[in-house]
Amino acid sequence: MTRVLTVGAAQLGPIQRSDTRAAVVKRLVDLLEQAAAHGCNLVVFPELALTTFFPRWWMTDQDEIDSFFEREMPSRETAPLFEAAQRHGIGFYLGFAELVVEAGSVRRFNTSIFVDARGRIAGRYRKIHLPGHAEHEPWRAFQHLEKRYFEVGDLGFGVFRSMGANMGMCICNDRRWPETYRVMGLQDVEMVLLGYNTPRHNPPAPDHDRLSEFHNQLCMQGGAYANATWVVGVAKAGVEEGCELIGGSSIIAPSGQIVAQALTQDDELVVARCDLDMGLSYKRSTFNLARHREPEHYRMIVERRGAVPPKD
Ligand code: CDT
Repeated sequence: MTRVLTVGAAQLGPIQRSDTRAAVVKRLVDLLEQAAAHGCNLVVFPELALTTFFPRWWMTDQDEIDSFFEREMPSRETAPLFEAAQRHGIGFYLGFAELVVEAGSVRRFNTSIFVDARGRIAGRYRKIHLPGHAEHEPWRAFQHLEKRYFEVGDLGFGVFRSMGANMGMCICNDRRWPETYRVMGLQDVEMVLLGYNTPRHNPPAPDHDRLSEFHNQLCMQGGAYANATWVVGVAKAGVEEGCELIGGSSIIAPSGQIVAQALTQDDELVVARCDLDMGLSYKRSTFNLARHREPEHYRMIVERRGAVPPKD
């Protein structure tokens, strides 16, 4: 029997600062309704899908910062999305800024959840690779203050069983790191879901700007192939508060091939039938990890953080 999930990559166009949560959730529900009409079992939304990408601004008023965070999920404002998904029997991945009180301390994470087809939160991931900087850098055209507003995620790169698949999640910058996929590959992941907000302009390295889409595809296709897994990468795209975010939302097969890709920088659904067994031939041959990996020779990956050049 084939194991197929029909997946919708629900790219969002820009969310401006003045857009209300209710208006954004309505857009998410519209995309989910389209996905239902196309027979999708699963819909993937972007990183920080409920607000504008607020780390672009230096803010010191904690109440202002916290206005971008969710204290409960579902909340009154996000309930319509959960209800629509349950009505259609569709699972979804959603990225949002999470504020949680744990052991008496307020903690803030860049988080994604996986809600299964029965409406239960079956998986949670807190972003580990936080890009950017922690202090105000006024020379930049815009800030990237994820290191200020979020803690490093504390849940690891877990793989969980849901909707008949070995599911994994990561968020945006995580997709650029081979370790992200490999840790999940070592748990026999079959589908990696990820959302992103990627400004085209990278202030510390503007010469990379023209390669933004290429790097986006390169890392996701490489991660898919080397771990024989589906990768569903979904953008928030377009010009948000004057800052352009790339699109290119993609559904990538375990062969590394892009099966479906968004064409616009707006709200756009792309759909693909994903055979969860497609990775098997890779997992049994070239990427039979148990047979071919040599972890003794990879110790440096966990023992050393940054590159140290050889001595003369
Ligand atoms: N959201 C996010 O992680 N964006 C980063 C921008 C990198 S440049 C600071 C990304 O990797 O796409």
